[in-house]
Amino acid sequence: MSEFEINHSNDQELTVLEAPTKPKRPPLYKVILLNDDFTPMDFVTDILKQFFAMSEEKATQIMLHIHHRGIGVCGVFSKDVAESKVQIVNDYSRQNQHPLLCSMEKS
Ligand code: TYC
Repeated sequence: MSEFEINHSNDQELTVLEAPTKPKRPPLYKVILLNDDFTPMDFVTDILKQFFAMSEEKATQIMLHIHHRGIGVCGVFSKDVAESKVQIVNDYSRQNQHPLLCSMEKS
């Protein structure tokens, strides 16, 4: 529903009333990486540094988490930014002939 409603009940006056519900915050999305048996560890660490602004230490920690647990979160973003990150990471992985999968899910 929109933030405001127009009151048409009186012909003489037009009043703008606040809608009963609060405006909702736009949803956030987790960008996730999946483990596989083929993508080199260094390649994943480089992606986390390059596209998610992580330090070497943080990127290594997240990469190892994904390697052991199968899935991990790279960051949380607005829908547009998350979609763009997924596209860039998957394109970059394919350009380098790696099967690494990047995806997103509602936070
Ligand atoms: N499992 C991979 C290997 O042993 C490393 C890897 C980590 C791959 C994280 C993908 O999202 C990933 N080379």
